[in-house]
Amino acid sequence: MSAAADHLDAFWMPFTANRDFKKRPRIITSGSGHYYTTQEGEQVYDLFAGLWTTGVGHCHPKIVEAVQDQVAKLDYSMTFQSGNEKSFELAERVTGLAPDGFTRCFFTNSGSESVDTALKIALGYHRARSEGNRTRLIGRERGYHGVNFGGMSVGGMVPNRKVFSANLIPGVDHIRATMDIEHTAFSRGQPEWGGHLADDLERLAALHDGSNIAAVIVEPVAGSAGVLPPPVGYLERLREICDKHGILLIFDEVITAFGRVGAAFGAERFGVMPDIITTAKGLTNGVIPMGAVLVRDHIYDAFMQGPEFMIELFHGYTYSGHPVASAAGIAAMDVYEEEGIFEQAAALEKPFEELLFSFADHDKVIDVRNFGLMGAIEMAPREGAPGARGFETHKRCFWDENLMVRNGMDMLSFSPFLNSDVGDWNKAFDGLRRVIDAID
Ligand code: PXG
Ligand code: PLP
Repeated sequence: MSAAADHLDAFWMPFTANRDFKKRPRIITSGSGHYYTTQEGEQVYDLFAGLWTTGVGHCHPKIVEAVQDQVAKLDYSMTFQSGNEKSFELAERVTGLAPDGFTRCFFTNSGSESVDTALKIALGYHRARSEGNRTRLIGRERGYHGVNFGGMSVGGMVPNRKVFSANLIPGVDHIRATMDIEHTAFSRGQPEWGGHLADDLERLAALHDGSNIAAVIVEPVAGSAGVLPPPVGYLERLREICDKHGILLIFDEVITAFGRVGAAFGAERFGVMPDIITTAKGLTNGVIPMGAVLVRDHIYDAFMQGPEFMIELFHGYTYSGHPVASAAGIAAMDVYEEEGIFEQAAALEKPFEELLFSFADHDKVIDVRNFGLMGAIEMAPREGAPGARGFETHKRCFWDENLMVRNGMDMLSFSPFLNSDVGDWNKAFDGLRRVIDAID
């Protein structure tokens, strides 16, 4: 059955303009390497690597084979009080890749679940250490931490919170966003301006008393908000303030982990060690839904008290450590290692930056931002119709240029493949330029 317009009603699509989409659906029927094939038979070059997920390309044969083998061998078994081999193996691989001291890994099924898990671990940690008064959670304006109640509450995306405003979890505050276009526009990589914004955490520590704050959660590079790299010195300063007040620092690395910033983790790239790291997406190259929360020894150790027959953390998902997802994750780790994917990503940063900044003098462009293989081009909103220009760019890129480009309002985000071909990029960005030139 082709996805003809009259078969599309039943699926209420996520984060989608459903009525608009279903009038002229953009349906992908297969993917291979760096291209999708559409139901019209067109080859579409993917400049978003899935949804920041699929860094090594679509249907990588090694990952496909691992999934096929695993699903035929053990499709599912519970990980509550029993276990499967693959989940232990993947946990060892991921902690092996993580910065020193991150020795434990809790599995989830998505970034949103990783975030809510991390927040619960932070609260449980303090309570286990008889500091149960530390309940306050701090997020950041413009942060994205998924859509579950915890992550939405510490998140700072206004449209995602607006409808649920009265039901956000209590005891949450936000530090200021790190970007101010007046000071930071057209910064290449980390902006020089803005390191001082980390001191906003001191303000909240003074207001609530630092001893009541459990954790601060930030993305090392904010992704969904349109790629906001941390200002120089910002993350270091956050770490210092957290240490001073005994606050846990959580890095939400759902996007930045597994090569996106030219290293295994953002923590490694920036040289700043959080206490907890959340991941998803690249954990399996997006092939099977899965997330992981990595914690340092002191976090795990704090829970390991009391009688040994007792469950130490009353938390978990039916599919935590799913064997097929774990097999996909192990294969993804193999590919990252065997193909030198993180090194490839690091080597591609400069050519990517040059291509993005070739749009800096375009009259519709008000900012360009980048870090690692994360990039954004922000266009001026059209008079009276904010978001329209960005959405039209997305659609025209797809239909006229066979290009998958993501927009959030009038910001275009780019998450190219970690093993991209620069020749493909040149063609893709030429296509993008034609679109931006032509739209109103
Ligand atoms: N944290 C971060 C930092 C994320 O980027 C999540 C949590 C939630 O993950 P799940 O798997 O529950 O979606 C994300 C997800 C975009 C976009 O357009 C980015 C995400 C999700 C949807 C859209 O940039 N990131
Ligand atoms: N709702 C009900 C009725 C359930 O039984 C369960 C799990 O057993 C859940 C929700 C949670 O599902 P999951 O573990 O897949 O997150």
